Amino acid sequence: MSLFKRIFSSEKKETLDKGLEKTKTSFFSKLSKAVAGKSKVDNDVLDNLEEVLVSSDVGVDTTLKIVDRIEERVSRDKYLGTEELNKILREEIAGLLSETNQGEDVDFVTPQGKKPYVLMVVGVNGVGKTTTIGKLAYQFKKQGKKVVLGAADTFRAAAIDQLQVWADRVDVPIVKQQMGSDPASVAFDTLKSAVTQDADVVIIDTAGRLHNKVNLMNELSKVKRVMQKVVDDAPHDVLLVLDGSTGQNAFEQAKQFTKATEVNSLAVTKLDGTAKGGVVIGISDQFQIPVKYIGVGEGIEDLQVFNKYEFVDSFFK
Ligand SMILES: Nc1nc2c(ncn2[C@@H]2O[C@H](COP(=O)(O)OP(=O)(O)OP(=O)(O)O)[C@@H](O)[C@H]2O)c(=O)[nH]1
Ligand SMILES: [Mg+2]
Repeated sequence: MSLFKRIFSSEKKETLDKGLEKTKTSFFSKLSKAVAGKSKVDNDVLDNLEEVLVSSDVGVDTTLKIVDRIEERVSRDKYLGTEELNKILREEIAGLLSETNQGEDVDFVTPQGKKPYVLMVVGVNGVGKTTTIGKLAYQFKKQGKKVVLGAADTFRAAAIDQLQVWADRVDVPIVKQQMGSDPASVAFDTLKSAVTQDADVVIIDTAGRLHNKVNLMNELSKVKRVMQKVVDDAPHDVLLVLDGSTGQNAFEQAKQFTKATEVNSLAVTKLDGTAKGGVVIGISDQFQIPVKYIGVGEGIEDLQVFNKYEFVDSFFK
């Protein structure tokens, strides 16, 4: 525990604890039902545990891995009391996640030597892309970085206005055109402007889209191609935003989207309003693409760098 205390700010931890409250309450009430009247972890308890994990949106594959690990301990220890189950679960989930080479960052960072660092944000409708962009701009600006936003969601006038509101709130410049204009052209202008201003970070908002809408997916490729006329290795990161409150749907979106585009990082939002926060455990176990950020509220400070140790610590606190 002292390790966690040393690394993580208590403020961040409190926000995370609060953000995960619904998930925890639901999980532990199910868990206590799963072991009711049992003093020992036996096959019945393991079956129930499997159900608890699956119904907490951890996902079937990751659930099976966790239950296997616990089964192994049961066969080793002969007698495992149910009062220890909590602690053991915590250890096994932490152990499982520690095998994945991700979720280790503790602070918002941009890659070295990329100026401007270009981040493109994608995902389906309403998952929290624009909000996440506003929160990220705030964090980077706080570090003294010069941030420029690009309103390449030209689908609705409200989308441009919404990004403008965030730009005003964070006090960073925004590049925009009229509704209906070509997103690639907005992205191009944004990068040009960023280079001229000697900006450090560019974040490009895009319209919500489904992975199976071919023309919209092609639009993303075009946006990328056109950006490369200004910054030849842009975008440096493509962040897929997933709405954690949709549980298994978020999982499915991650699967489909990562097949269709070159997404290289994930953000899972709205963990505060849901009991489905277990999905983060499943997603970080199942995907090669790292969960970089988690959204734990609507406020400007409510985006965190995902750290698996901290997450498990908050979950089992
Ligand atoms: N509670 C909570 N709400 C969030 C979080 N992130 C985003 N939201 C809310 O989710 C709603 C949709 O967010 P947007 O940022 O507009 O989502 P979007 O993906 O840009 O949506 P489109 O542009 O329409 O595709 C807004 O009401 C946000 O305030 C979060 O972490 N927690
Ligand atoms: Mg948006």
